[in-house]
Amino acid sequence: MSTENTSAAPEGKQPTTILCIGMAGSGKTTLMQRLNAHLHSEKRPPYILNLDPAVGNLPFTANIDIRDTVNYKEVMKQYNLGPNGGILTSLNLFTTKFDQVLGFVEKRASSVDHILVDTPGQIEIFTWSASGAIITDTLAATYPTVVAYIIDTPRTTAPATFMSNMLYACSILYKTKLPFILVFNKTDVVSHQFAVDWMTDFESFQQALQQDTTYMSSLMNSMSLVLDEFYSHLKVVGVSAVTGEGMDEFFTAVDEATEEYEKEYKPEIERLIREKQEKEEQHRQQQLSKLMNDMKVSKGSEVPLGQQPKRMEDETWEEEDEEHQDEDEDEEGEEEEEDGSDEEEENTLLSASRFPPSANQRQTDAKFKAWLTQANQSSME
Ligand SMILES: Nc1nc2c(ncn2[C@@H]2O[C@H](COP(=O)(O)OP(=O)(O)OP(=O)(O)O)[C@@H](O)[C@H]2O)c(=O)[nH]1
Ligand SMILES: [Mg+2]
Repeated sequence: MSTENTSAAPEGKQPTTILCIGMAGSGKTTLMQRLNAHLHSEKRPPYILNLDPAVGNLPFTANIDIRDTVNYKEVMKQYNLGPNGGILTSLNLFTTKFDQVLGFVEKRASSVDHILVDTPGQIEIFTWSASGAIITDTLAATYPTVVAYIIDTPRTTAPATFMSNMLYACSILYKTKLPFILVFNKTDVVSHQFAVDWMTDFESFQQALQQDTTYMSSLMNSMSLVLDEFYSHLKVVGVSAVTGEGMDEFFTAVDEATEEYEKEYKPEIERLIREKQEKEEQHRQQQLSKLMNDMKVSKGSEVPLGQQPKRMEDETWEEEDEEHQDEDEDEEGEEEEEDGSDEEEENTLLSASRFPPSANQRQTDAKFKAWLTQANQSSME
């Protein structure tokens, strides 16, 4: 895949990418539809990407739909896979074309404020797969990107379930390292106030935990201490994808998260990209000097196996130099132009000869040669 698009963000106005991630059935797709409708009503239509190959019906029209590129059921059949393997393989196949996808997004980037991304219901397929990471990192390196972690509020009222969901959110935050919004969905059924209380008041969560008498409660007690630190990095909103409640709060949180991205995440992402480029350049230079060394050993000709290259003998270096000196002296009377070109060739070889093999290397080579001779002899016997 080309990395052209990943390192250079397009100039001018930058839309914010909202990655909708959440457990199966938490309401990601319904919320995408609600966000789409809300933005249309404000005459700010978003650009939409659907990355869920297994979705039956989309309640909105996606600008780019993974289902147009890969047929998930066909992938399952052809590769003999189960549903999860089918989704993962479809996502992998789609990711190989993601630079083209980014090209399409880029064409519309200056005319939209938001890029909405719906992800597969099997959350781990997106969050813990290589292709999910490539898509997330590529988007985050190109546009301000925030994670909207959707939670099914009515199904999170038990302290243990709440805690598991928060731990999962925590792991995604540390994996993506992107600004994070906890979106408590389905507030038309249950208000998310209990969750806000638990997150802001440590004592109230402890009280809720005390009512839980299972063997898990002591573990949960310790885990809740860890999560207390995690909560401080989060924005929390309650929404209903069905009634449209909480849309303004959601977009306020998105704006704040975008600012956070610009201030904290973008410099870090740019530093990582720079570091990667420096490492690649270093590696290239190492390969180049290795090549120069090899050229010195063979002097541009093939070195037959088993025959010790001339320079492996200690004295070779001095002898060679002396030889060259003699040659130079012999040629002194010749035309100046010719001398100039000889000098250039000589300098190239000299720069390569600054890296003679170490004493250790020569010892290893000598051992290898002895072993090779012995092996040749025994095969002839
Ligand atoms: N009452 C209520 N139901 C909702 C809300 N949002 C989604 N649902 C319902 O929750 C169910 C799952 O919604 P989806 O939008 O398909 O959830 P999803 O996260 O995209 O599901 P997967 O893609 O399968 O993981 C559907 O029956 C929705 O109607 C909401 O805000 N309130
Ligand atoms: Mg969905």
